[in-house]
Amino acid sequence: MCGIVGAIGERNITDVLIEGLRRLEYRGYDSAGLAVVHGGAIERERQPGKVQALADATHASGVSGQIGIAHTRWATHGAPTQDNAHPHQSGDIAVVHNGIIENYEALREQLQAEGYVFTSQTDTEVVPHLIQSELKKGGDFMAAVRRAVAQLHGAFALGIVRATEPQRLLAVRQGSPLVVGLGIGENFISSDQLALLPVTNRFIYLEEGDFIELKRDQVTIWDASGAVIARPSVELDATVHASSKGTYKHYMLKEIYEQPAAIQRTLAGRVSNGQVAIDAFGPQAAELLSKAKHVQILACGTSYHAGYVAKYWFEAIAGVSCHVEVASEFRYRTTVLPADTLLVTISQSGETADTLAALREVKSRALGSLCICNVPTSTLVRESDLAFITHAGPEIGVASTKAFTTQLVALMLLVLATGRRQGNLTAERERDIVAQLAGLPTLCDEVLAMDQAIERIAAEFGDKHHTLFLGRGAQYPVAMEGALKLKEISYIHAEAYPAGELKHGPLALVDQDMPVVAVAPKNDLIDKLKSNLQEVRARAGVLYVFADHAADVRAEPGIKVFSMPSVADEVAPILYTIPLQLLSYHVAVIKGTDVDQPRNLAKSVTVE
Ligand code: HGA
Repeated sequence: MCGIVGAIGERNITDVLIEGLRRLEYRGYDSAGLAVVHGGAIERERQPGKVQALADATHASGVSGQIGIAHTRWATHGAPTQDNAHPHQSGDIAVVHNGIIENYEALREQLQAEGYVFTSQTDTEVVPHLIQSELKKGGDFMAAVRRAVAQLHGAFALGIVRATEPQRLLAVRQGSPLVVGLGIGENFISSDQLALLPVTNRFIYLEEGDFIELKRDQVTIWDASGAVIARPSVELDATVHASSKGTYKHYMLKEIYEQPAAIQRTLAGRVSNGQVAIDAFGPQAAELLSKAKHVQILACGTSYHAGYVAKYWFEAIAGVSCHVEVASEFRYRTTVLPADTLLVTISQSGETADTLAALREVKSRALGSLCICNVPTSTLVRESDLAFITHAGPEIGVASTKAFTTQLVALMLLVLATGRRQGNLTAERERDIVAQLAGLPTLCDEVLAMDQAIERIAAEFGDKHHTLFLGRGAQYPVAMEGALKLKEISYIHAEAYPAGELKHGPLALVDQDMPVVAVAPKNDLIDKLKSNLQEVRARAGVLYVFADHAADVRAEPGIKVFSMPSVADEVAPILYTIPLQLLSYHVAVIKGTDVDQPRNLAKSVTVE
């Protein structure tokens, strides 16, 4: 989603701004822009499309300054045009914004009545005009910003500069992510610390409601009550966060191949002697996991699919009832939470707007909240009672891969810990599943060795418009994740069904133009699934089946079988995800899509 970068220093900061935007490109965007203060005036450059277009335009025009704000925009209000690109300006004020101003229509009418002229369709443009309007009523720049922000409804982060005050950059965090980067004689803001790693590794993580004033050599923060507050700074090991594609053609492929190592990192220090270390979830975990009578999982997108797999595990392995729901639905409906519910949220970035809002909405009614997250400094981690960091490493490809499989590993550890604390899991079974988890990296390598075979059949999907994914039991959410991956990066419509539902509708769609992909490990449901596959074959559907030897699915005309390594049923969903990732990747490459930054999508979904 939108990325904000701001900088104030003694040097020309346009290169810092543009490099920062490049590092935010992975989040997904459709236009980019920057504004600097130069010679007492705002100089602005905005371009639809890629950051490179902005870089070219900036270098051509020679825009330069020692203070400035920059933005990659993922449009919510108004098309991705130059006029709608940020920064937006009102006289000597320029603003970049991440989020949505929900009452922008009323504010726009009010400001138009005051004589302000709007040049975009965005919700954002009300902000600079409102600040300008407040400045006219008196008081200083920060006072005007405060009064303006008090009138805004919604979730947002703002970066603001004023041509007549080139010694300070103001910022606000109210519902959307924003961090401060501390330099020597220069300071920065950004939506994501990754953007600032070339210039600093010292950060201040802001809280909701914070107002910030950045000067070259001073940072002042006011909390939501208006009091000046000293927030701690954190020094990061920059090498941990460095990320490049290396020899891989795309980040997504690199991240698929990183899964064996990522899973090892998720497990490291969290299991010993065949047992899960319960305090890996936090000091109060043992007590919470014993008391929980129900688990409610809330997440979005790929993380929701991880939660869906965990629902099967919680009930089958830990003996605890579990519901899973997409956060954007849960947060807005009237919900009844059973007594002693443990709330589990899942988010790669820890900044997913709907998941955060759902947590805030329900937290006070739950026994406790636990998040599974890849970013230790994220808002979700800070606002949850307990946190488990997956240590997947930075994930740059918009389509999540290693973040998903490591979430599954983390969730299985949570299920085992819960099962033990509830007295529903024997030591033998726990030891057995821990050993299966430890064996996963090697099995993942075996699946990655299937890459070329999968690449060879990807061409058969290139001209198709629809694909069906089938699975049963805990493999159904794996099928859902496979369908989501294909949609996201190849733009082929894909749907997942629990195979038993086939005859209740989707079978009507099956013909030779709709490939059907099935995940079919040997388990209690394999014979049922095989009957479902025959139903497809009888309608001339072409099947692509991922199955292990014991499943005994025979290849024949119209049925292609990919031989998976044998794996214990409990952890099979983790392994069977990987060939589906590879399939989507190769189909997308054949179709020539922008694999790492698919159209219309964003990595860290910071707006609802
Ligand atoms: N609503 C603003 C900003 C959108 C945003 O934050 N996307 O992530 C706009 O549409 O310009």
